[in-house]
Amino acid sequence: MTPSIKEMYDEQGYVIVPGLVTPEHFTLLSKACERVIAKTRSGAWPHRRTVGRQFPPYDNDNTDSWGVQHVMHPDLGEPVFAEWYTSEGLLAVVRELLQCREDELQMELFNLLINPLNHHFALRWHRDDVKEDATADEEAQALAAWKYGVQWNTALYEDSCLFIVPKSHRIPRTAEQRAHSITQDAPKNPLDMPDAIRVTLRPGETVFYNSNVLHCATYDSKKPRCTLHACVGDVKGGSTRARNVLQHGLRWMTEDRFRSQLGEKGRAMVQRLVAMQTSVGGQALGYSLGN
Ligand SMILES: O=C(O)CCC(=O)C(=O)O
Ligand SMILES: [Fe+2]
Repeated sequence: MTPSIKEMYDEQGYVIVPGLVTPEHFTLLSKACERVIAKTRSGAWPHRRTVGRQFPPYDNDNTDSWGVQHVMHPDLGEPVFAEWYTSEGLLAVVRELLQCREDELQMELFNLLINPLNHHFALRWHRDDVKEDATADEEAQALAAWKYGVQWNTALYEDSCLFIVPKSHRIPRTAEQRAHSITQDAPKNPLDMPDAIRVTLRPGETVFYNSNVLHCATYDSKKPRCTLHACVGDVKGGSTRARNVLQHGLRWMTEDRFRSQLGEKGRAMVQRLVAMQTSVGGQALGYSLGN
């Protein structure tokens, strides 16, 4: 029997699912992406991931960008992003992977990954929410607690940028894997990492992954990339999602002009994010809650 997507995801730390973008949404999303990418590259949209920085804050002067932040932001005026993020086909997969109910889903991040225009760029081997110098015990503890959110990449063009080490979402690194991931430098060849594989997505395919699986990515300035990059949380995770999500600055999501463009399901999902933020003390904890 073929394993279910939940079994694959639990076992491997990732699973590829086709067909979550309807043809109609594919066209609308592609056009919206073209517009937000143009605004980002021209500097009109300041919330971007800049070449040279792997994690927030992306505050260097490099305008060559590898990502567009906050595509649901009302200032971008592209409601199709929120419409797709809250679409039933997509959220049904999320609920299955998280084993949660609709009224437990928490809206989180929705960004876009793109090819820089003038530089080759690469992200080093990392887990999103475990530090590279964590001890094996710290790593084991962090991985065991990391089950209340799911992240995904949906490719609009063919995308072979992401590399992962299957099954590494459950086990601390071997000495060799540690040596490849403790450095701040991106790998010369990602496949030098023991057990690494390259993930290739055809247009319209989505890879759901545990963001603490060991992963890295290479960005080729000559090959167009336009990949939706998002995550959703499960409220049962409480504050475990806070560091990962709130470091990106989400005050705009609390504003009426954002919430009023959402349907009922979307508004309820934002409300759960706001409740989580309040429960961890918001700004008092030093998270950046700017725009
Ligand atoms: O480029 C990718 O597919 C992965 C991005 C990533 O790992 C990150 O933003 O932390
Ligand atoms: Fe990452």
